[in-house]
Amino acid sequence: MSSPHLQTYNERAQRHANKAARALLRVMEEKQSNLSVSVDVTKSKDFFDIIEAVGPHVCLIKTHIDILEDFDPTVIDRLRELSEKHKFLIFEDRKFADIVPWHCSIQKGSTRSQDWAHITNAHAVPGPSIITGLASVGIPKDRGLILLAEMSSKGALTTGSYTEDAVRMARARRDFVIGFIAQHRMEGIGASDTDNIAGEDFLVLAPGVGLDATGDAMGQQYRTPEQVVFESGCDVIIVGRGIYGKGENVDTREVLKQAQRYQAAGWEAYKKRVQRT
Ligand code: S5P
Repeated sequence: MSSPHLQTYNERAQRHANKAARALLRVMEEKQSNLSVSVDVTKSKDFFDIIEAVGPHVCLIKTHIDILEDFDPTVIDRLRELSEKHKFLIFEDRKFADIVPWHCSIQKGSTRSQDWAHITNAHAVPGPSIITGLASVGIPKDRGLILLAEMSSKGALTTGSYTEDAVRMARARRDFVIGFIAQHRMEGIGASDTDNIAGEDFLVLAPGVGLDATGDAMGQQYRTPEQVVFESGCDVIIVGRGIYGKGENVDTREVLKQAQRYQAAGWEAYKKRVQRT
């Protein structure tokens, strides 16, 4: 079987072991979108203005729900309604990183993200027990976990043997770990001769994507959708400020225009990738 990145999202949806991954892959194919918008704004009005504008064009909305200054539980209700209305999944970028397993599974605060986010993520730094802890609350709800294997910021320590260990941890829990925040494909990385890696399919969600900038003043590094999806074989492009700028008093027409631009660029890079076989 060819490497996952040479198969269509639909083909992969039919085989994936995890329900959230299957749903995401199906939505990507259906909406012709591998775009995830990262809605990193502090006011719920801006948050929802952006989501209403980009909703029809994304496969996944990525949230940092704790940065909303005016958060209240109705935010979650509305987010879920929009997820159904526009058919996108929700990814709470919670970056769990604490010790195990009980601490992780109760570290949910007032928002209880396992109740509404189809996908969340964790750092590999605590070791495999972080997966065990999150799986104990995530598996019963058909959730999927993303491990941070390679970060996009300048000087990130997520390289070499750290990345390999993160992939090994994921390999041992393919029922729950559906992929990585990374910059390249990860299948087979860190595998020994005795590991069964046949059929391994990790979704690679890549932040650090921009069409107009190569970085910001805080160490973020941007690559284009063509570099990320076609050259590096990543599956989902995560875009934040490239779509809504500062994210204050957003101009929804401009947000829509940028979302369409990134959607088209990401999809074109994917089509080029799967057609080269
Ligand atoms: O390595 C990473 C991992 C993540 S999840 N680099 C990242 O930039 N992110 C997140 O992606 C980051 O927290 C932010 O929410 C988003 C990128 O936003 P942008 O405005 O730079 O596109």
